[in-house]
Amino acid sequence: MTFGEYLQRQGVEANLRDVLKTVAAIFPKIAEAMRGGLEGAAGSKNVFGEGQLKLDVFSNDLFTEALTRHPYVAMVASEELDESMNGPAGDEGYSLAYDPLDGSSLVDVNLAVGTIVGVYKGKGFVGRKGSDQAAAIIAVYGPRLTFMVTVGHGVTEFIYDWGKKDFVVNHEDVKVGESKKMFAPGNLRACSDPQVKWYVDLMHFWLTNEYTLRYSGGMVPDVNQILKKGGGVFTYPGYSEMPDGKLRLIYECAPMAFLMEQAGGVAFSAGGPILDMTVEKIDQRTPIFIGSKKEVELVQSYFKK
Ligand code: P6P
Repeated sequence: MTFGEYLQRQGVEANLRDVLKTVAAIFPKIAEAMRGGLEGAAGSKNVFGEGQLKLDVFSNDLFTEALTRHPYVAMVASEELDESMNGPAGDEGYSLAYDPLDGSSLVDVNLAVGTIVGVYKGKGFVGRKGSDQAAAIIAVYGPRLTFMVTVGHGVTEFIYDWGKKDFVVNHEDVKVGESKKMFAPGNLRACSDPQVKWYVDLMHFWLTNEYTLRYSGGMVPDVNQILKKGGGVFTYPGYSEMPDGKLRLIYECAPMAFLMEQAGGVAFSAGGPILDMTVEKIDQRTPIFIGSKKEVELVQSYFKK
């Protein structure tokens, strides 16, 4: 089954099908650019002050060019753009928030990276919640080119067939169990912050209770691993220097949370479910604890001590 056939079977309306197929068609172009060796700094910075790589700019340009001209796109917001941009559509269209190439610095050391996309019906992001998303997709550029997608009826993984030059279903009904002893601990520098001592205690629990460490520094492959392996937990807390952590709500955490909840997992911030958080500004950051229900509850039990 192709992606288009899947979307049709899922009852996705024609305009959204068209938008999602446009997004998926970009993934192999990014994969080819990576294999082609497009590397090095672009000499620019994004709105977060992070140096942009040529691949960051190239990937972002692909999305922006394809989507800001798309008849059913009302607005786009990219982690690599200073401001959101309008598309041709009005409220009858869709707004897309994306991180075109999350963890791009990992490409130069030949580790997997990814794209994250959250799709909202209507125009705009501020005032919305992650639970308003109509779709979420994460593409993983690793030994294989795959993506996980949800349109609100569970999660399905697709894999790119380079011969057919098309995506086909690889894993239907992706599910995350209630618990699994696998942890992906981000922001370990927080362990040296006296205000975040709970993180050291949690780390000690994991390390003395036979948990398996799986952390690559790329949120997309790390969370994709939890989805594919059926469980585990990814954490990225805040600390004194960055109380809200590093990861962005609309570009990274909300799409990931939608996918994880649709697969039977959970995603929390410090104050509650990620999907219940109201977007106050498009560059809003949030701590995130995402994965198996009982594993996230364990994190919360330490966080709340
Ligand atoms: P740290 C990559 O830059 C990223 O945005 C996520 O993909 C990843 O989980 C996180 O930052 C890694 O952050 O602090 O471990 O380098």
